[in-house]
Amino acid sequence: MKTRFSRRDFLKLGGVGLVAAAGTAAAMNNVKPVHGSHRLQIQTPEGHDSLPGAGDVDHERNGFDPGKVLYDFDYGKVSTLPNGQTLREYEVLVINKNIEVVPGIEFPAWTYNGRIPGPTFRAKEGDRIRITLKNGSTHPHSMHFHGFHPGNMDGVPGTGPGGMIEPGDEFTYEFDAEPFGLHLYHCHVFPLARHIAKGLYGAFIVDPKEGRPPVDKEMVMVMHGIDIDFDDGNDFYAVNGIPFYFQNHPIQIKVGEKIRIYLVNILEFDLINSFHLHANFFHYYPTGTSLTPSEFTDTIIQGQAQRGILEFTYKYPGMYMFHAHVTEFAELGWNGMFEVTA
Ligand SMILES: [Cu+2]
Repeated sequence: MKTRFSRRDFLKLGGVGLVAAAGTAAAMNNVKPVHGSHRLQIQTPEGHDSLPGAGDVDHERNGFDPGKVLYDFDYGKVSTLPNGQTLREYEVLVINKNIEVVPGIEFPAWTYNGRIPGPTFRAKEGDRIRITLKNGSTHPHSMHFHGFHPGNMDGVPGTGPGGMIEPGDEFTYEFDAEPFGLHLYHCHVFPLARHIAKGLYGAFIVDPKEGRPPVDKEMVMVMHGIDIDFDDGNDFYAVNGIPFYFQNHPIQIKVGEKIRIYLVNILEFDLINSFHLHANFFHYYPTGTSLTPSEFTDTIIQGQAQRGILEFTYKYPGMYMFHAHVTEFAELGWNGMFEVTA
């Protein structure tokens, strides 16, 4: 008998029910509950149907922490080529990895370097990028970058050896970083939705030659979903890997600080994602390809692979939410707080 376990089932379950549900999912999909209990703190206004969200997962065991991913820009191993061009070299390993996404529930992910999202590669416009991808997993994978590059560096099956790298094999992608802007990369092996939904994606920032105006804090946020039971629907939504993380760990900023967020949407299965900032407005630079903002707003929508840069400053101290303005996504994990202090 086939058992279905939907995100609505998660919503209906509270307390120990969630762990029991994890057991059901585990039976179906090798999703293992790793903790015996957890607390719930979110209640609907009616006071029923409590939701998961409180308590923390084991970030150490996961091997990454979304709060560190937020500030983790990878400039690579830097050297200068004979023609004077800056070379940035990276090594990326694809591995299968179980990640505890909410307390007691593990997601059997496919990862670049053991984390979701993969590394945030950062270069200047015109730099040479050299990325060696080693496949230490059990399925063929690739890295498909958004940006300019030759067809045989596109990481899509049928474009050459970099299009599909078999387990145990490796391939080196090499291209110039252009155009400047905020881009992304992801696996492009088919079935594509599954390879993306399992966790193979990350941000790719190309700074303009002259740089962007300085700010006090820069952050990267990759928005995505987690399909625990592989039914092509998301059970959780997150920024930087772990649902509810920035609700449980508010991002610390100061009144008057200039904040810049590199925001990428790689959400699979749902058509749109969004970002809403409370009690404030931000300047928005779609795809980061212009130094002039296109909009001054408090909410933007992104389809899959859309991305943009947000800049803002808080005037008053306090706790301020940021979240998907699709309420269901927020309730299932895409929800965070800025803690602004004087
Ligand atoms: Cu893949």
